Amino acid sequence: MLVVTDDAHLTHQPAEILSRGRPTPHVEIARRAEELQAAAKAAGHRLSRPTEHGMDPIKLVHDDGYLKFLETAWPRWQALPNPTPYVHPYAQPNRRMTGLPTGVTGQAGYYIATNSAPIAEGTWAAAVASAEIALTAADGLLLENLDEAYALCRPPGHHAFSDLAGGFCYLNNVAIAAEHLGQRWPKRAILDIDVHHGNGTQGIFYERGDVLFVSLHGDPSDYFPFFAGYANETGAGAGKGANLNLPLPQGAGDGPFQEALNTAFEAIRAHGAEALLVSLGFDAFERDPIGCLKVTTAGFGEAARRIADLGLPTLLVQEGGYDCDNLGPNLTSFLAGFEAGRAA
Ligand code: Q9C
Ligand code: ZN
Repeated sequence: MLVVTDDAHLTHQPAEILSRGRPTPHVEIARRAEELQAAAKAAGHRLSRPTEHGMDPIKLVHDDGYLKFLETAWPRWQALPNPTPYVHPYAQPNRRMTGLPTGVTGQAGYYIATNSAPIAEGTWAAAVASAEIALTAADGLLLENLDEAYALCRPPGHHAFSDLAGGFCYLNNVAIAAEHLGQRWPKRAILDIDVHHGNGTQGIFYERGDVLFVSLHGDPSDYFPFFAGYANETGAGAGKGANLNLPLPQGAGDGPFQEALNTAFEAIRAHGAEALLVSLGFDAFERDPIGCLKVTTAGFGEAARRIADLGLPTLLVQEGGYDCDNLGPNLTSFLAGFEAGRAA
């Protein structure tokens, strides 16, 4: 399988986030990408570097003011008196206030939704490089006519909205790639199997009928991202019926996970999807440090085999997964399962 990746993510290494008010070591660390790269290489996959696409394909998804903020926030923050090393929100808009301030302190609250998306000096460069990886892997399908490709992205993207960072995410890689694939395949589906609901991706496509969004995730009633991912969110306007959330109870394992996939596959077929994108998290793994489900290494392989069996051109886009010791085995299992599903 074509695997697109590189080391530009290394400029993004915030040491900590705020978790329920407490400074906590970050789990979205550079070692994640290193483990995934090593496993892909060891399994004999074809590793390739991203090419430049410029800002136009990113601007199809993201708001101009938001992009300007991401690009300039760190130096503006450093110019404040007694600055911290990372830009964090201080005061945030809410149900009663929605104004857009001009200063960086207010803008940090306006454009960053959570205390888990710190902006470091090299965050913007890494986020753009991550989006370039997704675009280049999409080019594998568009230009090389490949049936599948894997974008080994870091930082991840599915919690980023058009104008909001959050949950370790800055640019929504899978959404950017989905727009890019729209040049060839008008009807696309995004299947999100990260343990967290893909609230950013849902938000970006919520009123669109051409891109179906389906997400399997831990029930948000007591789990991140809390405010989206419920079964009654089914899309709006032209997108009515093109959004499907399949929340799973905390502690659910391979059985319920594979069963929810059955429901997802029915929706993808009913949508008439011509191409599939997978938001591929490994944080549904049974020993993930921030996960809430109990999917096994073999379960990821089985999920991949069945996803491949849909027979669609497929772009795999890396999202979360934080048990570094098992990221390699889980990726190896997934990619082997996928290739077995294609061969069958
Ligand atoms: N104690 C992705 O998997 N909550 N993002 C962190 C840490 C935020 C996860 C709490 C989780 C975001 C791409
Ligand atoms: Zn996740």
